[in-house]
Amino acid sequence: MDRSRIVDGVRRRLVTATGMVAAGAGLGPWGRALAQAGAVDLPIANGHRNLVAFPEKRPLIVLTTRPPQLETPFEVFNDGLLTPNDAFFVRYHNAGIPTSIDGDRHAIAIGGNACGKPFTLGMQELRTQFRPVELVAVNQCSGNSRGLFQPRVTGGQLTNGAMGNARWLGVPLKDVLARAEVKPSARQVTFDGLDQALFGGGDFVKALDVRHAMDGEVMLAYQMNGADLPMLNGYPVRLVVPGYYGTYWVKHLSRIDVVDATFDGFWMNPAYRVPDNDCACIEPGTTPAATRPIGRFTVRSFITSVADGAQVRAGQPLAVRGIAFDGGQGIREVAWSADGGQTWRAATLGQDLGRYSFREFTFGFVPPAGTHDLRVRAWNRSGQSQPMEALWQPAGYMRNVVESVKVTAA
Ligand SMILES: Nc1nc2c(c(=O)[nH]1)N[C@H]1C(S)=C(S)[C@@H](COP(=O)(O)O)O[C@H]1N2
Ligand SMILES: [Mo]
Repeated sequence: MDRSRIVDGVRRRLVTATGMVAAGAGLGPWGRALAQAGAVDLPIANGHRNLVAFPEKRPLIVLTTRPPQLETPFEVFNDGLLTPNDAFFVRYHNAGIPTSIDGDRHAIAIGGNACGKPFTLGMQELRTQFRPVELVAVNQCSGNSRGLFQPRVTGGQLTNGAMGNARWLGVPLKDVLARAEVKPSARQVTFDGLDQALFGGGDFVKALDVRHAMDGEVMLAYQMNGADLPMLNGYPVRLVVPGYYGTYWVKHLSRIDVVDATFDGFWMNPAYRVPDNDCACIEPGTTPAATRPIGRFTVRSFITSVADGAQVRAGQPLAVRGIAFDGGQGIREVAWSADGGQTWRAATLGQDLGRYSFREFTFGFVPPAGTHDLRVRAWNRSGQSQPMEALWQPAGYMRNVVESVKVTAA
């Protein structure tokens, strides 16, 4: 039995692959994990990265070790519609991440100046005193695919693996806030986790408008794909904000405040904002006139069964599979092209796990000898789609250009 499973529901520690509590000599636990795991060099679309197994994780693409930022190798998305917990990407902003949490003693403090009845919600109460709900939803980092922008932008040079799809189990935030006696003056609800800023930058705190927080879909999740959350994905409880970028999905949730003003902390302003226009984009080199907090996902689709540059058999049927998703309308249609987007045909949609989930699509064709430029393009139920040319913005958020996968048939 996996050691981490033994401590499920009681105490979860970040242990290294060898079962030792990581105690970094100078390098910190992450440097130690890196050294012990024996980093593997991996060439990817925009350079080379190390592949390292962090606690409870299979080898993932390392962007930074402290705090850990780990990207899912893209092949994982071809294995099924749900992303396994041990392959799920990891993103933190501050180095002071929790490494040992007593999951039974953990509690969330609920208060704020627009909360009529502050209280402390223990994990046991959360699990037993509310009706649990389940939802399949994609979590995607705002900067997913950022490393593919031209001109380049600063920040983690991610390729397409800062996303994952999981079945979340938890309690609607609305039901918890019902006990807090939210005052009519309430404007926003703020969320804080156990991690801390050690070297400046500010504690990671996020906010949602009170109407959004009370929509019945935003969830306090304590399970992911039928198991406790991995430590690095927010054990023992995190916020799930369906259809919204991962920045709002606060991990190790420990404080919720209902407040009577728009919260203006660093991670809401100036961080995680997009140009306030229809495309959330600007011309490189210009400055947006105004910005707004980042919101829902744009529509995306990816071929997962064949990689860019692959060799296939000429004259033999080629079965292609992929995934599409959007900010919560649900995917209505996926079209595919084998000639770089000149002609398009409809792909077949697969199993529907709900409007916040990855949606599978498939198509097939018989490639003649030569190189073929495969593209897929999805539409959601309100007719939104993907641009043929990337929409640029300084932070490299919300990338959703139609991808090109070139295969050579011989
Ligand atoms: N406590 C805490 N929660 C957090 C963050 C963080 O730095 N601290 N980062 C957010 C961001 S930007 C993303 S993309 C998601 C990533 O979720 P994951 O690490 O489970 O994949 O966590 C969010 N929740
Ligand atoms: Mo993110």
